[in-house]
Amino acid sequence: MTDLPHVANWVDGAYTRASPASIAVVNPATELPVATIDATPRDVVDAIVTRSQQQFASGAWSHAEASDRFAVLVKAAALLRSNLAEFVELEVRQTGRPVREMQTQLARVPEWLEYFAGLARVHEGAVTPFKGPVVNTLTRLPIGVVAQITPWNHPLLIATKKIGAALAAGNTVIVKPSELAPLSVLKLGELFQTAGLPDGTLQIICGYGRDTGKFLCENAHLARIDLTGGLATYRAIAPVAAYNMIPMTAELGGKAPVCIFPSMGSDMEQAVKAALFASFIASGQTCVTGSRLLVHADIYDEFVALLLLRTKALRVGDPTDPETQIGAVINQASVERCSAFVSRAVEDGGKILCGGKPSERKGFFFEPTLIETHSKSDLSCNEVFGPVIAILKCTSEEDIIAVANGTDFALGASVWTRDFTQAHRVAEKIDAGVVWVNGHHLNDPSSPWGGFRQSGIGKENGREAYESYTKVKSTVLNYGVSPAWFDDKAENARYG
Ligand code: TXE
Repeated sequence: MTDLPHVANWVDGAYTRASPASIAVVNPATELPVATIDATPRDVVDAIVTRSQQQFASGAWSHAEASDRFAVLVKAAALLRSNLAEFVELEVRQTGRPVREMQTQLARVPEWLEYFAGLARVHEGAVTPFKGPVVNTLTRLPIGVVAQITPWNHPLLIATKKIGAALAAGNTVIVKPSELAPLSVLKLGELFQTAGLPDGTLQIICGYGRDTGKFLCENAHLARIDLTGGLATYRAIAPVAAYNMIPMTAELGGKAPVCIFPSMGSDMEQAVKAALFASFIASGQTCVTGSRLLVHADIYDEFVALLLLRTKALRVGDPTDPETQIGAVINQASVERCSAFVSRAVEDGGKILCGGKPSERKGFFFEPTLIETHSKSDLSCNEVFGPVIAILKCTSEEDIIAVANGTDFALGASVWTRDFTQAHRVAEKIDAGVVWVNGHHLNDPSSPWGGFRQSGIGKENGREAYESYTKVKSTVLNYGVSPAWFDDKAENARYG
């Protein structure tokens, strides 16, 4: 471990070691450590929050002109674009996701910085219709020091979404990336510095969630906590955030249904490709993984036969090979979770159609797995966060809608039909933060992203995300109302 490169926290514009303690980052495809990172203790976390408060109060960024914020974020986007290869390489190494996936995903990440730069530049306040000779202006102000707790599945995309929104609005940001895949996020510090962001405005600190993440979220001086992670993590953070009156955005898990209707029978190849993409991209490790395929009985047999052929043909393997379609899952715990879901699904009467076990190659790989099951099974109701997919035969449109809405999650859903009226009808009835019609995983910085019920609170992306990083100030300017109270003459004049 001593020969491994150590990547320290990015604090106040420099890589700064928090303490002698360190954590190894492991390549899931090889099981070998690739670097070490800091395990930041509470006193260092608290000192960084204090320093960040001072930075916010200095006004160097919080009072910067909108045009200056715009320029820095646009420059950061350009730098990211020109250094994409380096970021792709880091993402592949720390997540085990295929290079072809990461190239495609990362090529779009700069758009998030450009979008939020644009919002910062064009954002206008408002004037209310206040009665009388009064002008009431509403202005949006940055909120302060914000904590962003980010996960390992899309390390750079998710961190950049959150950082872009918060910086555009003028805040000071402390990011705690996942200890499993922090390396690409740690690189962003230098990139923003080169783009002209004042030092201390973006701090990136590492450590385990149960320690460093917890220490950060327990600090009472934060203005917002923005988490992408598991429900258990939300439940660990939320009580203390509530006590400290710190608002939260939470982007949690999902159990996205992929609803396939009979009219897709005219284009079965398309339906099958849709399901493969929805279910197996990122080895099923995304919050909107199409983890339940709800297929209408009229086309079920044909669909399943074709899907099986295509699933068995997926190329699982070395993520650095451009031909590889399915990479690793994040760690051994994830392999074991996938196996446990398979066992429980079988005990519950489920039938394994393909896969069902860890792959034999070295590394944390699990075979793409399809299991025919029923709507109340553990596999149908709970998040696997891996390539283990439930297939359910449904009898009608109503049945598909009922099953789609039948879990505690409500994040993403897709509806596949060639019937225009059915598309509208079903999309309207599905309870999810994002419903795609004839698409899945489609994402854009302008499109609000976030779930209902146990899938989360608040939104990433879009104006909603930007505004969540601001506070509204109402300024009431009187140009004609005389103070009347406790002035006998004026009061007598009014009532006499
Ligand atoms: O996430 P964690 P894990 C879901 C998915 C997955 C489950 C667990 O269902 O199986 O969560 O994954 C930090 N205080 N998603 O364990 O632990 C942690 O260090 C403060 C959905 O990997 O929630 C990391 O930075 N921070 C999801 C971040 O939380 C804490 C993406 C997320 O890790 C903390 C990932 C604490 N007490 C998992 N405990 C999505 N929506 O895409 C942990 N962390």
